[in-house]
This record gives sequence, structure tokens and C-alpha cells, in this order.
Amino acid sequence: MSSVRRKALLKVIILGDSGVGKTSLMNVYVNKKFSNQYKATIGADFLTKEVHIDDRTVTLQIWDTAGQERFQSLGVAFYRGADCCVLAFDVTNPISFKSLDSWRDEFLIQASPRDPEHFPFVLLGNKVDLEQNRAVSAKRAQSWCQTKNNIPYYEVSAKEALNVEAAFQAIARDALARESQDTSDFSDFAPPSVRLTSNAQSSGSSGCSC
Ligand code: G3D
Ligand code: MG
Repeated sequence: MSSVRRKALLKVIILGDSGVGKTSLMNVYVNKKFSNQYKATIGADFLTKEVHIDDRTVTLQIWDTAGQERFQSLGVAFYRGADCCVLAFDVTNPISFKSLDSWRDEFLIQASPRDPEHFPFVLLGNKVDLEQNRAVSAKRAQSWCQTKNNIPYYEVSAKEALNVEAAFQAIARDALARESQDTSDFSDFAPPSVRLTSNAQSSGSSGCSC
């Protein structure tokens, strides 16, 4: 057996209405800073963080939007190959809670995972520091999760770094468990077939007629 343990890379995407705190949550988790400056400065599509789960090292590649979620047009690269989808809403904003269904549907359409019923989603209810302005109860959020095949629910606050670490640790754990189950099926990991020809033409187009 190899002395080098297989190192997993898990792609996690964060979806939810604009303003719910997706970028803040990611920055607090990855950079321990409640500020949007870092990501804005480096202009990244994703940030990575190594986490240790049991005896494994896992690199979480966390994809955030650059504000295009306002138009629900995130492009296929954003969704492609996601191992976990984190849905986020703002507990003080009921509209952001109502949007969850459409974000989940959009994910399932765009990413078209092999087993949509069992794809790992996680729900984060953010801004619980604003308890006095709460408009969506934990109970209501949990009921929604139950109707979606028992999605795990975490109440978090990016501002106060409350529960954020624990939520992402659980996200990594779920995605990893799911990934381990999938290793028995190599069809998921097979690269798309590429036809090689000796006189390949460089037409500048992909040749896709779609
Ligand atoms: P988005 O990436 O989902 O669009 P942002 O959301 O991370 O940009 O956050 C939107 C606004 O909500 C920001 O305020 C941010 O500071 C605030 N916010 C994010 N998380 C929390 C939280 O846990 N508690 C509170 N009270 N506010 C939060 P501004 O004023 O910069 O628009
Ligand atoms: Mg953002």
C-alpha cells in the first residue's frame, strides 16, 4: 500500500440570495475575517482550506459567486463537479428563505448530479446575531429540511463567527462520506472520452454543434 494517503479535494458551492452573507461566511471560515475585502482583492472564484477529518486531510474548494446570483445565472463551471451544495439564507429575511426551493432546483438542473435524491445539501441560516429581527424560526427551517430528504441545518453568524467552523466541518464530513461511497463506482470519475486523430484541425472552435 502506498505510504501517501489519498488526498481528497472536495468542491463545495454556496448558493443563496444576494445579501444573505455567503461571501462573509466563506471569509470567516477560510480567513477568519468578517470582511469581503480579501476575496474582492484577489478576485477569486473559490478559496481553499485544508481540513482534517479523522485521519484524512481534505482540501475544501469553496466556490462563491461574484454577485451574479442576482440574475440566477452562474454559468456551468460554477456548478460542475460540486461535491456538496451549501444553501444559505438570512434568518431576518423571509424572501431569502422562500428562494431556497428555486436555488435547490437550479442546482439540480445545472449540476445534474447522478443521484439527486441523495446529493449532499446543507442549509445555513445566517445572521442569528440579529435575533431581535428574526423572521424565520429554526423550526420552520428544519421543517423545510425534512421535506428535502433531511438536509442538515445549522444556524450561524458570520459576524460573530458562531457555528461557522462546526458547520463547514460537518459539510466536509458529509461530502467525504459521500465521496467514499462513490469510489466503488468509477463511472463518476472517468474523464470524458477524447478522440485523438493524427491530423487534428485547429479550427478554433470546439466543434460542438449545440
Ligand atoms: P452575499 O455574499 O450573500 O451577497 P455578503 O452576502 O457576505 O456580501 O453580506 C451581505 C451583508 O450582510 C453585508 O453587509 C455583511 O456584512 C452582512 N452580514 C453577513 N453576515 C452577517 C451576519 O452573520 N450578521 C450580520 N449582522 N450581518 C451579516 P453590508 O452592510 O456590507 O452590505
Ligand atoms: Mg457575495
